[in-house]
Amino acid sequence: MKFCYRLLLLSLMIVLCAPLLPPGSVPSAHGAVLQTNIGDFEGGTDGWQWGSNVQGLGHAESSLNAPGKPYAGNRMGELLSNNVPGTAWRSIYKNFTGLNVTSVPYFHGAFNTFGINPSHTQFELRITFSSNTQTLVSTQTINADQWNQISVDLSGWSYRNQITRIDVAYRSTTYGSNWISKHQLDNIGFSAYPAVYPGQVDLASASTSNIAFQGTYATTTSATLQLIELQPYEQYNISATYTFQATQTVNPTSGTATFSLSTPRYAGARDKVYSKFVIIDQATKKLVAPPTYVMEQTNPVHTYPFPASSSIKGLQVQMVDDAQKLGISHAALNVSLNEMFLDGPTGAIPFVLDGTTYYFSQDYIHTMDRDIKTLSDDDVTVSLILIMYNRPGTINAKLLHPDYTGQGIVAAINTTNAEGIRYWKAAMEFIASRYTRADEAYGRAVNFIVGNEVNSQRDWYDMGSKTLEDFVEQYVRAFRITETAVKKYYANGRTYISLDHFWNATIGTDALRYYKGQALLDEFNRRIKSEGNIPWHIAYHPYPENLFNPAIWHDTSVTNSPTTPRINFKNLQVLTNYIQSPDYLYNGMRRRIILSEQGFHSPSTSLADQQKQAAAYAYSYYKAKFLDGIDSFILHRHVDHGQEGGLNLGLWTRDTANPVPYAPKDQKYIYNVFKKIDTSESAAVTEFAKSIIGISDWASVVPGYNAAILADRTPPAAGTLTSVAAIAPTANVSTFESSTDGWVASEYSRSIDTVTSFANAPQTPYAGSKALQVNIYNPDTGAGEGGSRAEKGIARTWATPIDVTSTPKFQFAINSYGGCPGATEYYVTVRMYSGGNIIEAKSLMTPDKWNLYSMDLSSWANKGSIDKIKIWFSTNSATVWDGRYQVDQIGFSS
Ligand SMILES: [Ca+2]
Ligand SMILES: [Ca+2]
Repeated sequence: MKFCYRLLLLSLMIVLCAPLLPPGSVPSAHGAVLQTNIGDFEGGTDGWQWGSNVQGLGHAESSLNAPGKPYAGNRMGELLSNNVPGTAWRSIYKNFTGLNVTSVPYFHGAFNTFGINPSHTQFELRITFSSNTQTLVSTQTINADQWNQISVDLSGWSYRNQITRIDVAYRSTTYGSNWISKHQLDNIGFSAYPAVYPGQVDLASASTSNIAFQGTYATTTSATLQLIELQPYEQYNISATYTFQATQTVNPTSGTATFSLSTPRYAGARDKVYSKFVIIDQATKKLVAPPTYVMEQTNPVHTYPFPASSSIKGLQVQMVDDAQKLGISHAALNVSLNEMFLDGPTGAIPFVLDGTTYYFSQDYIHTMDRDIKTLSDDDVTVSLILIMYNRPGTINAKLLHPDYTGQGIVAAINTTNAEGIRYWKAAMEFIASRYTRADEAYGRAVNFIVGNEVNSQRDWYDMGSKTLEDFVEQYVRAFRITETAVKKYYANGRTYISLDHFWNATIGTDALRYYKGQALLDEFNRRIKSEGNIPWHIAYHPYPENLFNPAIWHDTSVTNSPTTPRINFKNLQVLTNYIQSPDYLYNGMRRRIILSEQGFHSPSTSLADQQKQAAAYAYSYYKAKFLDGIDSFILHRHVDHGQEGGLNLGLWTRDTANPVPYAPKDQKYIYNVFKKIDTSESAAVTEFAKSIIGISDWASVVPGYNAAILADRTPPAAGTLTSVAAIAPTANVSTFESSTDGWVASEYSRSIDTVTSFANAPQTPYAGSKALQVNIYNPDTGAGEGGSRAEKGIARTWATPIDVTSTPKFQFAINSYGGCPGATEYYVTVRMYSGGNIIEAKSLMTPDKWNLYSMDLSSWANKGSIDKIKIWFSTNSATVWDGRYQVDQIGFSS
């Protein structure tokens, strides 16, 4: 749903025991992912033919009987019987020229039948497998008017290597009168995996040296269990020969044996923590439990607490300097996997995984470093959106899903083979290791979002046509690798599935390309619990029902019911309530929810339209703030984008005269609302919205609204930069005579250096023989930054805060080139930090001369503990300018 043009700046269940069911009902085992498909009925009747008592077979989009729709995809098989007694079998069949299911011995299918009346509710399904003259027959009870998941285990049938025909037949067991009936079937085929298992893995835990598995196995006799390692894309093959990772003989007590198997974590340089493991009974070669992945890692590299946030306010950041002015607590940045990799070492950051060296683009990674570090150093919680675009690049051949159709803006990750898996692992480990470091050398990211709006996969995680189960199984492979990489390095990192606002509806009609959010989340949860539960979380996108109409309060397709077609801010409690169900908890804890992308359209630049956008933001912010369970509300987007389908979602308008389609022009009405909504001015800046929404009190539309707790953030204190005739700093002085004295380039400064002279007057340092010069020319990215309006900063930090109580006057000299095209004003800004407390002062300055400033901090309560200082330079021109500025003799004076 989002229009995501990459910005340069952003940058199960396998039922283990039969549930209790009312009499006459059958367990509804879950649909299997079929390795051999013999009937999906999407393109026709797939070679199935009329058998006895049948007068028609088609592939139908809908049925008269419930549930009225295919089990999977867009079509199902439907047969029409002759007018014969209900107790007569009506059958269809399919011929094969020696179908070999030796490696996939479990037959699965979904079956449905017309009901008759309350007196005749007993129905049977009979499946006959033939291998020439040999047959195997399975007759099972089914319920009418619902999909019945039926499975047959052929692993003990020695003719399964040459099946010549399969018959499927239906009947009523009680209705002897003539009956013209209809029966449906879908998703018919064979899998390597059964519907139910005799045991389960309770824990798969990785230490630094071992991976250990504990669980139970229902058996009446002693059994020898064997542990097998598979890659995520591999299926267990009951007929293959494996090397065992571990073996254990177990003896049951009261019909249940407990097992405890362990294998070394590393095979040479290769870390097996990402692998899929199966445990089999040596005697039968059958699986004891569903395949499992590692569920926990006991020795992550870092264990520091998850960072606290001042407020839920967040932004998909385009301009990192403006983000600081807006006082955000959360940011989401796109990471384009297609841009990360290089083929060789030139211009690359090498990274070794499993003994192989991978090469990541210095240019791309350094831009990520700058954006992430600038934000996280400012106490912003950073979320990374991990996506793959189909752009030129050799990595595409490896990481782009082989079934990607080209229709999607974002492609699915290839987890179907060794190449895709190892490159995805390398990227995830590189990202996790780099951005979760305790020293924050490259900045800190703690949230990792896998893909984008995966329920609308045609557009946002294009994997081609897939049943829901197949899609989820493949997505989960990618998801687990991310989660495993994150947890390898940081115990408290969080990994998220990305969903749009469609909950019980879809944006498109193709059921193999678009899934309902609720159905997808249910299947995602089921699959992950089946294969080893892990603490996944949700990144939700609760856009208005009509992206072009910000008046959410009028939306009608959002209801206070789990069956709601959509979820957005008007009914966000549906989502937080839904995941409180016991089935969704992880170790008793609720999954976290972040709102990582949503925005509100301003139809025009008129004040009324801008205020409607701002009112939608205020309404939504308060809804999210006062609903328990929402960690962040990250607005999309920072600046209107000219290629976003006509949507104007920004805090800023765009400069339509600039060829860069997201060059910022003017702040919109929402800008100030956004800036102050988490401060003591919150209620004042949103007062205008009440009449637009038609309320007199926020509490009438926001349950739990409490104006007394809106001030989550204290904005920077206002300081004063005084122009003075002379400066004489004596403490913490930076002279730049022998080094850059700990100062670094920040925000949109390109580089810094110490110089003895420079092109602009007066051409010489203010004091001594050297000054610090800042190169502010960013020809490639400058338009999106705001040209010369962007802050070009320098920063210095102290690991041990400095106390300037006795020297409270911050002083420095600054000079710049003049002649910035279009500029009539030049500015200098100082931001001084004490943890989360900031004092800020801004002044006009004059180019081509040393400007001397003094900032008196004596009345600032935090002067005893300063840990960072930033000096920013900008002009009032949007032109990208090849300029420089200089600073000298920075320090504190009494
Ligand atoms: Ca189908
Ligand atoms: Ca100097």
